[in-house]
Amino acid sequence: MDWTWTAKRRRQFCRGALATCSLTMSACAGSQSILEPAGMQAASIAKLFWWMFGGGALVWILVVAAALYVIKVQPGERQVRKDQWLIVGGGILFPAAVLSALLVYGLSLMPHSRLNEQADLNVNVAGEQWWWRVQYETTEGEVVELANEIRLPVDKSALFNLTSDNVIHSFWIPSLGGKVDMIPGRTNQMLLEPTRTGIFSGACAEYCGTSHTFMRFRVQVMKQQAFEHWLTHQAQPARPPATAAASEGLRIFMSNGCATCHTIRGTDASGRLGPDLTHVGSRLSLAAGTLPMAPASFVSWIDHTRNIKPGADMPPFAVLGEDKLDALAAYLSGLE
Ligand code: HEC
Ligand SMILES: [Cu+2]
Repeated sequence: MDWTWTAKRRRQFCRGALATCSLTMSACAGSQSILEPAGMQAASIAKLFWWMFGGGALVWILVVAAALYVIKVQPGERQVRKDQWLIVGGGILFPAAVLSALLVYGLSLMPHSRLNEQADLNVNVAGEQWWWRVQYETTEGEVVELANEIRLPVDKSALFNLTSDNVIHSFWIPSLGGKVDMIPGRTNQMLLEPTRTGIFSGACAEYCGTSHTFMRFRVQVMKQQAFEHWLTHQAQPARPPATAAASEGLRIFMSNGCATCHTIRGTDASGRLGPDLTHVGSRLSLAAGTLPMAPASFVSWIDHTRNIKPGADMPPFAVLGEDKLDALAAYLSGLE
């Protein structure tokens, strides 16, 4: 094949490069982007990124310029003194100055010193395999447990206490801040302060096992009043089944071992191994961001958990059959 650089080939190359560029850049936008910060901590990370990028670009331009210079200059014209200056200045002094400045700037952004401040809100998040246990404390001192979803009031600081009782996970909401590891045997803290409302994505950023990719969550940043309304509602016990199908669903839930792993406050179900289901129907997604919130998702999840999430700690209940699965879905999706 002839690989000369024809006009046609040049056009093809440019088109390909443009497409690659726009694809790469489109990954930098959206609800999980560090370049579209929605919180104070994320904004300082984005700022640091752009300074690092600028500093790196500056060093790169100088190195390329020096390389071009040595290619272009005729051997006879070279002056040893000038070349030595080029090496010492461009190769040592300039990068050292730029990188030191960036290092000092980067260190000044370290968040640890700010952790001692009083936060407006405390949220405990535990990494499980493969989901997130979330706890809030109400103003009455009551602990409210939910799963795979975090809601925060805008312009208020939230202190996250991050733990794990299994393997190492890493808690990351790119739009709001940096990532912090969840390490068995210790509590790591992170302060986040969202600055605009919206729904953002979070993920586990540390490989933690088979279904690590299916360990996601949503973060909804709301106005203060809406947040308080939501938390008060989450603190309440589950609403009793409203239809005959839902009552049947509750009965099936209690008689098939679901209650040994799940809690539904207001009923006899008080299991701790799986997520609290008291208000599962009010969540934005099911099974840690794996399925959209809909009655059909409950059926698919309970029917074949491990096809959806390999290695999940919940056995599939396909034996129940279609009617019972529908009744369970009617009950659980009504738990808003
Ligand atoms: C052996 C313990 C166990 C049993 C028994 C069990 N589950 Fe689960 N369940 C879990 C675990 C663990 C998860 C979290 C899985 C994940 O997301 O990785 C889960 C997740 C769920 C979810 C998704 C919750 C959410 O927050 O997204 C629903 C709904 C659910 N289970 C319903 C049921 C029903 C209905 C039954 C009975 C038919 C049942 N479970 C029996 C352990 C169990
Ligand atoms: Cu994880």
